[in-house]
Amino acid sequence: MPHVPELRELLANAPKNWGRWGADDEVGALNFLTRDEVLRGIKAVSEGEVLTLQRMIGDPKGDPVFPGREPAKLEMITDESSWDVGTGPEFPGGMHYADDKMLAFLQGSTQYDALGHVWYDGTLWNGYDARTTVGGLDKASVAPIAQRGVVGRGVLLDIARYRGVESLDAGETFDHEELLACAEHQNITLEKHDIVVIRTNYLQRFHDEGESFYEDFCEPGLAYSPDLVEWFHEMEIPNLVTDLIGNEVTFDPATGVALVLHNALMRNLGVVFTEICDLEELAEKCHADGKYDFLYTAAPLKIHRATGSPVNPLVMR
Ligand code: UVW
Repeated sequence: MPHVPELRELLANAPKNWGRWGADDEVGALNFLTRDEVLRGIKAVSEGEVLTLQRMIGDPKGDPVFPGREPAKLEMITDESSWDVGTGPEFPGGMHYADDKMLAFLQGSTQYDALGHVWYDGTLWNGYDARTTVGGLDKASVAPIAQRGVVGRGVLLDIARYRGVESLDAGETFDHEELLACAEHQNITLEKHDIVVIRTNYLQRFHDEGESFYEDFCEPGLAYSPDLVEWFHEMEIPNLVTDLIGNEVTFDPATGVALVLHNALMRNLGVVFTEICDLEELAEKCHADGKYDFLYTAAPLKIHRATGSPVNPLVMR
């Protein structure tokens, strides 16, 4: 059995942005999204077309979630049948209404991860002590990200199409060089501070394969290398958005370590992660007119001390 390194070993010399935006920072690389970046994003709008990137919660075909989590459960509390059985409240004027509630993993749908979502070595983003996560995130929860909102120039990189496949295979990896080659192929230049949006269409397999989708679970995606981390660092990428559950290859093929980029990018550099997006309509529109940049906007929910939040990102082209 080959030695699987600890993250502290693997990332011993990796770059960090801790302290770059002050000792109290909780939004990390989103600080790169200044007013100028908002205006740069707006310049990418030419058609006035609006698209949403959220996958339906409670999809009749099922909701893909990371192993160990469960899809959201919706429960109808009040509907017309409440008045059939005499439990529906009576209002002057005779109004009836419908009410429902949802029990959901905050990381179980299209979502923003809080910067305090993952850590190693007892320390999370910006050097905060891992004990600050106990009972709820006192530091780097999703609430400051929600309070700020995310707006900038987004660029779609359709890796599935670039590789000429309908969707990537389990465990298949790619790197920043391939992102750049894909961008060139799409005739677009990735710029500093772009929100990088990557399409793999892997979750199509969740619908095609049913329960066997989770056997030997290993999503495809970006794989760790020091050069890749340095590229994110130099490009000052604020937000990585994908159509995967975990945004990266689940187990690094070189070392066997799980979710290395969650740690190298999110914990160390403060790159914010958006996962489980539906990029199909966006991809179709981009291929149709050959324009792969857009104004990307997202507002996760303001949930006190939460590790993440469902979101419905809006894209304007
Ligand atoms: C884990 O970190 C396990 O999952 P994700 O970031 O994909 O929600």
